[in-house]
Formats: sequence, structure tokens, C-alpha cells
Amino acid sequence: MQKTALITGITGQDGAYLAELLLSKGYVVHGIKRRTSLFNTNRIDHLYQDPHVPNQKLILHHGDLTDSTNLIRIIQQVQPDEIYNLAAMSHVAVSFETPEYTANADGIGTLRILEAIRLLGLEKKTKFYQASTSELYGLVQEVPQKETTPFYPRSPYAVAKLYGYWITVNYREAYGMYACNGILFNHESPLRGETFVTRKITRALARIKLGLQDCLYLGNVDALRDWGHAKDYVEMQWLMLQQECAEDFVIATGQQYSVREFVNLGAEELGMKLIWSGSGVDETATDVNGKTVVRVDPRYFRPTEVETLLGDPTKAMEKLGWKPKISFKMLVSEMIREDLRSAERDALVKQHGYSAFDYHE
Ligand code: NDP
Ligand code: GDR
Repeated sequence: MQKTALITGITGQDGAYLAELLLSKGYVVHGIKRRTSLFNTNRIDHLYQDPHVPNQKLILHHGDLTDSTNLIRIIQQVQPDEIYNLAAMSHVAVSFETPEYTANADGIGTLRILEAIRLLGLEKKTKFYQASTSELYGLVQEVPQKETTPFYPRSPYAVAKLYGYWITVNYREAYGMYACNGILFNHESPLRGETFVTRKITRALARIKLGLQDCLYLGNVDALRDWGHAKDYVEMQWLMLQQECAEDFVIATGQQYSVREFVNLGAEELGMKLIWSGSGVDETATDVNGKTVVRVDPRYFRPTEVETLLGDPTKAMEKLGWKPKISFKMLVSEMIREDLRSAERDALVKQHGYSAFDYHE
């Protein structure tokens, strides 16, 4: 029986990898995308299917997590077997600037989908996946963090996601819905948004290497994260919906690196050696010629920071057979390779007299 899935946030990093995975498994995939003034489907363009061709397997709908009637209409029309709620204002630092919107999209947005499932009488048909996050642990209460570790969110983003987490648990318990949380630790890829720290680093280092950018400005380089690859993680999202009963799972690698270590490894991949000096806001890294290529800039500090995250994925290993295929080194190497390729393209464009606008955030 061909299954139908609905992905919110299909234009994002995970949405793109998940759509690819589900299509490869024979699903019909519906995705919700926001109306934007320019196309923003780059990550899924390779999956695009002309709507005029019959038997389309990838179908896009305009929608928004802040619009209940829109969500109800789409879910009614699609009658999905599985919903993956990946849409969110997902940037922790930006959530301090847009806290109300973040609560609306990330918190109440989750409720809107669960309510739509219930109102449409789909509680027994539609399985629901909620993109929960290691940010829930925030000020960590236990090391490493597992499913039973108490939460202590440290940003408007994490507080909104806390609501999303608990409303998912509540609808499972109250209405017997198959609804589960994947508590995913940071996962990255060449498709990662350019303003998350890993992609910011690999993009900047590649551009510095080719003389397109002078310096990489970072915030807290001591922050420690448990970084995996998005491609591995979306497979677990799917598996969580293929179980007998809905349960919540931590997905992590169980290994931790600092932002500074990420920078060093990225630089090594490009044949650059960095020498760090100073501390706090005066910390810098120079290359072997003494040129400063990394500077700490307090504008990237957060009002409340999550200093350290380290996951314990034992439950997922035992029940879902979780074993990440892509190591940290392979992840950094792939991201650097892809960013070097796009920097080479930009350098070529520049050589021919065109200059690309270089946005820094
Ligand atoms: P991205 O930021 O790459 O993608 C977010 C997606 O949500 C985009 O498609 C975006 O659309 C869409 N979106 C944002 N706001 C709305 C809205 N109001 N209505 C509808 N769609 C909206 O995130 P990731 O792919 O990295 O993450 C996927 C999910 O997993 C998110 O919920 C995130 O919070 C969560 N998460 C991510 C982790 C990670 O390390 N990547 C770890 C743990 C959880 P547009 O393209 O138009 O901006
Ligand atoms: P995070 O990811 O906040 O963990 O949320 P991000 O890559 O933004 O930050 C990771 C750590 O790096 C530090 N940092 C910087 N971060 C950014 N963005 N820019 C900088 O210049 C910079 N310098 C240092 C941060 O302070 C932080 O400690 C991601 C998102 O995908 C969430 O949606 C998801 O829920 C969590 O991962 C798990």
C-alpha cells in the first residue's frame, strides 16, 4: 500500500533530506512551503515534479504554521498516513529577537496540527512526528542527556519547543494518537542554513581560502555540541513512526566538540593551520602568515547560552537500531568540500567582473 506523508518545513535542511528518503521508499510526499517573494526551494529543486504531469509523487502546498484553517484544509485534502512537523523558526539567537512569533509558530503551531488531526477524525489514521530538540535540556541537569533528563530551556525557541514537546505527549495520552517526539541533537550538512555556526564556519573558511572574505566573526567558541549528519537523523525520524507504539527518542552521536575544534578541523581540511591567542572577546586565530582569520565578536553572544550538550542515544540504539553512518570528521569534510565548490564558482563570477553581494550574519 502506497503511503502518503505530509512534511511541514519541506524547504528546510531536514525537510529536503526527509522528502528524498520518503520518495525513495515509494511514498507520495506532500510538503508545506511558505509563500516567499522569491523561490526558496533550492534544497528540493532536484526532487521537483511538474504539477501538470500525472501521478505526481511530490506535491507542494502553500501554508504556514500560524494559520489554523490553512493547516486543517491541507490535512483534510491530503489525508496523510504520517505527518512530520519539521517547520519552525529554528534559529536560537533569532528567537530572542522574535520571541512571540517563535512561540506562535514553534509552540502553538504544533498544537494546530494536532488539533487538525483530531478535528478531522484522523487520530487513528495519522501518525505524528514532532521535531523536538536537545535545546530543551538547556542548562543541563545531567550528563549525558537522555529521554528522562529534566528540561531547562534557555531561549524563547527552546521554551516554545518545550510546549511542542509536551502537547505532543499530551495528545498521545489523552486521545491515543500515535504522536512522538524525536529529541534530536544538532545535525548539520551542506544543506544547513548559512547562519548556523557549522555552515557559517565552513562557508567562511572556504571563502577566506579563495580570498573572497577576510575574516570569520564568531560568538562563543567554547560552546560544546554533539554534532551529527542530517541525512542519518532523518532516517530516525521515519523509523520513529514505524514502531508498534509511539515513544520519544533521543538521537545523538554521544560525542562532543567545541566550536573552536570545529573551526580547526575545517581549516585543516583546507590545508590551513590556525594559531589561537587571547581570550574572551579578544580571542583571535591567525594563519601561519600571521593574518587574522577568526575574531570573536560579542554581537553573536546570546542573552542566555547553552554551553554544553551531549546526548545519550542508548534507547534509540537498542530499539531503533540507531548507529550513525557519518562521522564528525566526514561531516566537516563534506561541508568544506561543498562550500569550497560554491566559493570557486563565486570566484569565477568575480573574475569575470561580476560581484556577488556578500551577506554576513
Ligand atoms: P531549517 O531552519 O532548515 O528549516 C525550517 C523549515 O521550517 C523551513 O522549511 C522553513 O521555511 C519552515 N518554516 C519556518 N517557519 C514556518 C512557518 N511559520 N510556517 C511554515 N513553515 C515554516 O530547520 P532544520 O531543517 O534544521 O530543522 C527541522 C526541525 O527540526 C525544526 O523544527 C528545528 O527546530 C528542529 N531541530 C533541528 C535540529 C538541527 O540541528 N537541525 C536539532 C533539533 C531540532 P522557509 O524555508 O520558508 O524558511
Ligand atoms: P544551536 O545551533 O543554537 O545549537 O541550535 P547554532 O549553530 O546556531 O549554535 C551552536 C553554538 O555555536 C555558538 N556560536 C555561534 N552560533 C551561531 N549561529 N553563529 C555564530 O557566529 C556563533 N558563534 C558561536 C552558539 O552560541 C551555540 O552555542 C541548533 C538549531 O538547529 C536548533 O533549531 C536546534 O534545535 C538545535 O541546534 C539542536
